[in-house]
Amino acid sequence: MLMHCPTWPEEFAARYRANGLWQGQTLGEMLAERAVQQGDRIAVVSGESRYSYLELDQQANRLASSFLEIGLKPEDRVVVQLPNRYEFFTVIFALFRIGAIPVFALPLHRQSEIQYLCEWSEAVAYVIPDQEAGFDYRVLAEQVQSQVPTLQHIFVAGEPAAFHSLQRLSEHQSPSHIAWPPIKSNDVAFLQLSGGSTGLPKLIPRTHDDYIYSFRRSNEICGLTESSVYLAALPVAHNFPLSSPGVLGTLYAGGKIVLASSPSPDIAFPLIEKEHVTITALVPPLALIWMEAAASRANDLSSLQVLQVGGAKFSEEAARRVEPVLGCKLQQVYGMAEGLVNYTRLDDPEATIVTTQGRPMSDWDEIRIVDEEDNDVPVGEVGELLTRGPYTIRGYYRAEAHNAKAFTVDGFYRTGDLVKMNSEGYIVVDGRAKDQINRGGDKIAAEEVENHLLSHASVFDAALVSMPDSFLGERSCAFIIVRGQMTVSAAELKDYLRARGLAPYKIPDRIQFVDTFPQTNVGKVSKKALREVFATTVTNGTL
Ligand code: OOB
Repeated sequence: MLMHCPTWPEEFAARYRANGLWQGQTLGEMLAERAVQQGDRIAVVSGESRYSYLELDQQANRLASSFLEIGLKPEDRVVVQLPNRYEFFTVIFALFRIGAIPVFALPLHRQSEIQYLCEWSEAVAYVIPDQEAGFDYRVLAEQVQSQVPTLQHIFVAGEPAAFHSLQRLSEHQSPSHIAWPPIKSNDVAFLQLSGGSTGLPKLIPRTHDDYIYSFRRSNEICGLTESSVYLAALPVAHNFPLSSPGVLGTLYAGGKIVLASSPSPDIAFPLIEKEHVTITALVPPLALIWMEAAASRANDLSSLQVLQVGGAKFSEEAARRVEPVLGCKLQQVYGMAEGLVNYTRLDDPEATIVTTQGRPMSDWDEIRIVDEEDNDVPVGEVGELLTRGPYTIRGYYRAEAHNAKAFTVDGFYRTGDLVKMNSEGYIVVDGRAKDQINRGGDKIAAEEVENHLLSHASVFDAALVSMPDSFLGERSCAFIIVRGQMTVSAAELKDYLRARGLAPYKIPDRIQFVDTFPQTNVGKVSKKALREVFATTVTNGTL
């Protein structure tokens, strides 16, 4: 078991096993089993190429052998930053097979995030595409490798330049069969990135047992079968398209994954028509774009049965339009990379589907809604959601001090979400207690951006808050107090953050210079008061 990963107490683990939730299978074994059952049926469609279950399994095996030959070992951490391309699957299953641990990064992450992930996980390898959306990841890899001494190998999907070519490694037939190292189903399978509310993002250790349970159960709720066709429109490494039920749920069901290089209707709609997509997942702003586009496109979307929307609050008004406009069922999904996922059920009454964010997927999910003193609030009242269960982590990787705050002593995860629950157990997300901005599903930890701003010579103090936005739900505004008589412009500060290698979505949408910050009774910056600056202003992103 990977060190520094808090895990479930044995009495809980025993119960989850005894009740058949954790079934003792690893992700690598799951694919091998499907390859036997599904054989030549298509597992993944990527661009013009189609790959069968057998091909995927065999290529993952060859890549796993190559990884071993190169020197990767069980528990080695490997930062994986791949967009929606086929290699994502060969890479992660090859790593699962040898017990190496993918650390999932998102395509928009830049030097600041990647360097931190590599350093914090002491990664020995980093997997990238050559170029994507006009960005050359090989340049980023060079920069990161020069800063991180543990990072020995760079693997590239596409044109490798001076690095290892993934394609060559997955074609390479190892001279002798290399035995896979033994891997246990309760081992950590990968590290997922938290949305975060602290200065540095936290890493989430998910085990084979807990993760497979989460997408197996999701499959039951979402009705996934081998005739399902899942369109991965969101970046696949994110927990929502990865496992709710996402691409892994689709493989579990023996269905077909269709990878979209972008979620835009120009790319996604023709794919839905051509591949007869039955289910897909979007964040709310994309759902708005799809509904807007549907009216003017001739594409046949009639195969689409379910549109899942989650990652941020979906307005009731927009939710009501999904079925009439797109001709499919809406499913609201409220989940988190730490574990708990709530779904509205496909046969729920419309009122439940459009006004709630669903209910926990499992009867084994334990939910508490509490006030600031951790007392349970009465049903229907708003409080912070705490949760514990068979696929919710008991602590972050290498984060002992933070874990003491983020989890209760009896192991409940403090989600930082303010919610209320109705009498039928459905949850409505009402707000947030954590210092985070949810920019259309992209999570921004205020403290992380503030720390970057504070490192600028002209910045005396900085506070990042959300402003309401009709399209993204929220955008970010940095309030800045300039040091002494110094001057700096908003454009200079944004350029400065970009130069520090911050992901584009974390660059503040607006920068507002002020002389002082409003304070709370105890003398802390009152973000509530700062947010109220915008409360009455209906912003549309042009502010
Ligand atoms: C998903 O995962 P993360 O880890 O990127 O973000 C989790 C946070 C939640 O704690 C909540 O603050 C927010 O995102 N959130 C929602 C929401 N779904 C997530 N807030 C309001 N309404 C929703 N429907 O975002 C994620 C993981 C798995 C499945 C779906 C989403």
